[in-house]
Amino acid sequence: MNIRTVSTQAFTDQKPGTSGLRKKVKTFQQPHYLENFVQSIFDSLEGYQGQTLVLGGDGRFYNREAIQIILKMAAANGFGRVLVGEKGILSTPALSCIVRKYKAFGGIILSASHNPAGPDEDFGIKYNTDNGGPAPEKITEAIYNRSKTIDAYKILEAEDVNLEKLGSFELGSMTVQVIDSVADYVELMQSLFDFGSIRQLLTSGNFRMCMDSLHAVTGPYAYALFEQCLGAPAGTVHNGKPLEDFGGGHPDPNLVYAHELVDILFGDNPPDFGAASDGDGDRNMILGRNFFVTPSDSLAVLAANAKLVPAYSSGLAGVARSMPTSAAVDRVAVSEGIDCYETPTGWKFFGNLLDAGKVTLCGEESFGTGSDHVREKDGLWAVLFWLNILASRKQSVEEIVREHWKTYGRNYYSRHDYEAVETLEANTLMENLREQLSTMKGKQFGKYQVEYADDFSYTDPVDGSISQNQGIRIGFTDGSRIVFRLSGTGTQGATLRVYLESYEPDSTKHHLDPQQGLAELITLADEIAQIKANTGRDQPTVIT
Ligand code: VG1
Ligand code: CO
Repeated sequence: MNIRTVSTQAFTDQKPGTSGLRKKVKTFQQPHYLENFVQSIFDSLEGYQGQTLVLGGDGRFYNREAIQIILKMAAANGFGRVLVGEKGILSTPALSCIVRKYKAFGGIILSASHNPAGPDEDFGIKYNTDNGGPAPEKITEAIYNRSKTIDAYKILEAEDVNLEKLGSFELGSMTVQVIDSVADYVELMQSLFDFGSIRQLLTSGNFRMCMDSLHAVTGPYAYALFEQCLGAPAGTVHNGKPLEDFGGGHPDPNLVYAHELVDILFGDNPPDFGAASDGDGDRNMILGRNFFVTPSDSLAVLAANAKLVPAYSSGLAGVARSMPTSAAVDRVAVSEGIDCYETPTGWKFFGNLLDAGKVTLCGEESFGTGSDHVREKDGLWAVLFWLNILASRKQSVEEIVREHWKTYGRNYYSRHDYEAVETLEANTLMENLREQLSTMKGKQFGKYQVEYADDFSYTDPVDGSISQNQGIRIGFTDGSRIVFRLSGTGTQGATLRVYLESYEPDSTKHHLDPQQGLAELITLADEIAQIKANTGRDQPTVIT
């Protein structure tokens, strides 16, 4: 078998965003596009000769082709072994688990997560380091810089590897091991949670749950966990067959895109518990009977109840949340006497805190929660965490959340997304906001007075690295705030995210719909950022 060195021309647009490089499938299908990026990853790493790489994706369109290319490139570049999920499938948290368990050098995940899939939709690729977590900015920057000057890549001339069955194959001088995508992950979950009492709950006959995998990667994991290990009745998992186009849906577990599940939980005779996860299995949405748990509240509830879970029974070292996530978890941290860190958006910023043992739980408002068991957010882990709490407290989801608000106060919270806005318009809006920052402090808008206004900058407490321009924050003296930032995961135009939050300590005022509770702030966000005037949009595309 020959190693070919193929000459190529650099692309200028291979800058990784919040979570890897995401583009339209058609962009990735251009000659050399994927290969250039993969070679840029390898060229930015040192010491991988003879080492192990883990490889897998969420099963979306182009997953299989990309895996074959990457296998041949890994062989040509000198990796010793690649562990690849059966049929090329691995959820993001499962890949993180496997990198850690088998002490791999790193991993490559093929996914565009919550973005739709299919020939005209999105594809993505992301590199994770040996801790199992997303590469830090230092590495993604190096990859991008390399991609701008790359002029050749190496690939083995070989037949495709059969990924349909488990086993070991030789590819040049490299070994390809096709592994069970599910087994290691299930074993890890069993080591964390009280499977005995969750099983009792699910088989008791007076508790019903519904898990919607949205035809994305978690189907096989959910069947194995809920229906096989935990004894839930067949049919508990909905849309559990992974499809290359996710059934034409948008694999984003929120009230808008997971509407089938929402209809069930808010319909006649609803089950007690509902959950959904995203394309690559790292997000989760939690629903009770006629009740939606915001991700920020979910993180706070998990933190407050962590001692009920065997893995966290001795307490948490600390917690972390991304900056736009509500401060609900901060209140739990204060009451538990533990540290709470505020990081920029994206899981890569939690890695150092987790590695250094400074935090045990972390989360984002975008339906992502996780812990130090892996280095990615983890959708099914969050579902199991909730089940463990429900099994132990024997209360409903709604009762648990309402009690939580009573104890800690309620952080009303909502995110308004304006998707596929013209890039120029979005940039102008952000620039105009930045220009206002220095004169904002002290300004009065109706009942709100500005306490601070800045563009969030983060200094990593472990390695001292600095990340600037992470979102514009306008905080008011009553603890409310509005945050504006542009998405780093979209593939079309720009997506403006507006995050709104207010704090209500008074439990007689905890019954409002968040859009009501936040109505004045919503109007104010438009007044300050001139959203309508800048984008021509009257309404957000998605409200979560
Ligand atoms: C979004 C979310 C962010 C999340 C990221 C990746 O990023 O806001 O919290 O970490 O997606 O999630 P952005 O830049 O579009 O706001 V996933 O499930 O795509 O891996
Ligand atoms: Co995801």
